[in-house]
Amino acid sequence: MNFMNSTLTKVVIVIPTYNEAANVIPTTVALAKVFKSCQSYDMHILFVDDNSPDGTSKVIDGLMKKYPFVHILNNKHKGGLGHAYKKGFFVAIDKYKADIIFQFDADLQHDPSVIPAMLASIAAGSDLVLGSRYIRGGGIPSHWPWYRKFLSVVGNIYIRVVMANFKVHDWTTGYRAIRTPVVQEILKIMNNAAFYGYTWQIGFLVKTIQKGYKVSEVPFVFRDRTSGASKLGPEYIFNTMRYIMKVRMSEIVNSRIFKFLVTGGTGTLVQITALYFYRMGLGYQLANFLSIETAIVSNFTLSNLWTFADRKLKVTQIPGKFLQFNLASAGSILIQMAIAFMGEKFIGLFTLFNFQLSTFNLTVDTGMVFSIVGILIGMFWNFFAYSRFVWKKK
Ligand SMILES: Nc1nc2c(ncn2[C@@H]2O[C@H](COP(=O)(O)OP(=O)(O)O)[C@@H](O)[C@H]2O)c(=O)[nH]1
Ligand SMILES: [Mg+2]
Repeated sequence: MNFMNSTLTKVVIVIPTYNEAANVIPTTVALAKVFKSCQSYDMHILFVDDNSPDGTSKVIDGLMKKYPFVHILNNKHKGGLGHAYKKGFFVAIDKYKADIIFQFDADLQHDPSVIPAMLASIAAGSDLVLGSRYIRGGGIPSHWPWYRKFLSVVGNIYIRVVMANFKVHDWTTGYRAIRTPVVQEILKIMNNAAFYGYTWQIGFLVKTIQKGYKVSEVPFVFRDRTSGASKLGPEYIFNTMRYIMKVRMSEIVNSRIFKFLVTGGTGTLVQITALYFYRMGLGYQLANFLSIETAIVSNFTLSNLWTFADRKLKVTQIPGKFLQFNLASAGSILIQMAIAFMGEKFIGLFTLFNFQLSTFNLTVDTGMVFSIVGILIGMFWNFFAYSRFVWKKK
């Protein structure tokens, strides 16, 4: 074993433990066996124990005498999985100079024989490798009762749908290999959040993907616990579902497209309100023109301060850019008129269907369809013009 060689890539397997006295010895023995086939790496184990009442840390002390690559971090209080991992990661980096960090359970549910494959995936360019149960070659115990299988499989499908990300198949897996610079950056962004149970796993992964890091998966078959009890019970499920919804909502609300649509919707309301007030003192044509211009001012201001806040214009740029913005809006009107014109010329105006509800009568004709298509393409043009010309990326 090469644990004395400092030129090798250093790998620290971080293993949080809470009442795992019966499991830490078989886990260490199994890992030591796999380490023999990781000759080009300097392999270490760091247990993070939260003062387990069953004396887990005493057993680990015994292991440290026998295996020089075993280390322990003792926490005074039980702080949840995320905290244990966070503290363990800092120690793995600062004290043990890890290049690659693994997340690993103490209960041998994570098959250690796939560690070399996960290391190979990192060597091939991945930033974070998931030990995955839900890709070909992976799995969960076949004798699990149906509701446990259902929760595990459907839970992960739910997360994939809500996150609208189908590239990752196992969001909640606690078996992971991560490059140290990624750990450092993600811990910085997650700093003030307390993550318990599965929200830690999902939260960390979401941030890693948002930052554009390369995530890959290696299959493994999840095994049953042979001793000790699971700490992550059904009470985590509701929490996890709520957390995912929250993460996704904030992703949507913070997206440029969402802000663009809200800005446009606000502009429409501004235009209608302005038209109402202007007509009280002005002729219709002038009032109409001024209400359009008022909406344009509103859209321009909101876009600059919110939708494109990351590309905010300098005061000196504003007159020129405002003119450009007016041209872009005029372009959108031209597009809408051209579509209506061509629609009438080539397809024609005719009724599609009538909708009668007591005294209310709605007629849908092709003209309405041309207008809706025009509005959609006009919006598309606006977004394009705003992001390519008015708020051009620097
Ligand atoms: N240090 C520490 N370890 C914990 C805590 N909660 C769970 N663990 C450990 O985290 C790992 C995963 O927990 P486990 O109960 O196996 O979750 P499951 O595999 O989802 O049932 C195990 O090694 C636990 O001992 C905690 O609050 N503190
Ligand atoms: Mg477990």
